Amino acid sequence: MSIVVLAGGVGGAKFAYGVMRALSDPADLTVIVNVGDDFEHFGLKICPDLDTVCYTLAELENPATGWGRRGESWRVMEAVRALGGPAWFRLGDLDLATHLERTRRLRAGQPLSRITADFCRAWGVRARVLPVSDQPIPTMVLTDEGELPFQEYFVRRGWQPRVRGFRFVGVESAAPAPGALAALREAEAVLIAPSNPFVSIDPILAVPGVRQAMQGKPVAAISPIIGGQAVKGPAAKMFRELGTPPTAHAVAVHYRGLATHFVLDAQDQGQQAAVEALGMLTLVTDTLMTTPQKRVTLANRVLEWLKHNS
Ligand code: FO1
Repeated sequence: MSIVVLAGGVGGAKFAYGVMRALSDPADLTVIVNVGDDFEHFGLKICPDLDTVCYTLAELENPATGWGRRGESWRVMEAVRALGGPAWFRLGDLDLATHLERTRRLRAGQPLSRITADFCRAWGVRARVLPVSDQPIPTMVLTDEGELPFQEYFVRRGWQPRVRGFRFVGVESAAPAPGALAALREAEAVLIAPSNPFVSIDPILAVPGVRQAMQGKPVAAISPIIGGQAVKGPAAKMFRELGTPPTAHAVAVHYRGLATHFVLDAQDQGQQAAVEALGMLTLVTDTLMTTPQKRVTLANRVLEWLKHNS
């Protein structure tokens, strides 16, 4: 069963891990990852969502934060701080190796997708992880204080400014990474991970050709909103600031015309009929991935359900 997962952020990485473990062959999974969060810092190319997905699939992720590496130390950051340098974006010593080597290879002219594939091989990841594009598509957050680059909004400002919208710079002319559209076209199903719809999934869907490649196949979205709250991050706050109460139903409305299937948490069972009224098939189950085993259980439920309902 070949499956594509669209993912960004910690929730996306956890779900992709569950799907990888639920499939009998991890090579049947392609994860297409958001690159809108990517930026340059200290002259290094940082790709937070790609790294979070790769580290998680490799079981190298920091369990306390969800991002960065397990067993991390912070000696370089401490030394930077002592020099009065910027320490707001915390780059761990082990994590820095990823940014150094990626930046060296990008400067030598290699595409991000190839570098990511090679890193995955080195880390023992057998699923395919693809940046949605080899070109930068930086997310700009439109706020009541003006436009902010994504990491300035997210980490430096702790997602406090009120959002009014988003812009993915250059996305109109971004080419999908080699193999991304073919993976979507050949997939038996596409799963939209419980990632932030506005800043993790929309930048993937905005790349020309991605939506079209998903047409006509089962597309199942898992709600990142449970009981009116985001499991992690600003998704609920963003819904409110954009004028919609944060509910699983609001997520389903966001994916109307694209998702054929929708997964709600048991806490949101009361919204099942309203989601079905949008023309989607629904599955109500426990979606909180509080342990690695729960990620696999959720993925198994979704895959089994799709097998019998698509
Ligand atoms: N998130 C934070 O809240 N604070 C950090 O200092 C931080 C550092 C960081 C370093 C590497 C990396 O891959 C991710 C990092 N993140 C940090 C997470 C990341 O910026 C966001 O979670 C994502 O961009 C949102 O999906």
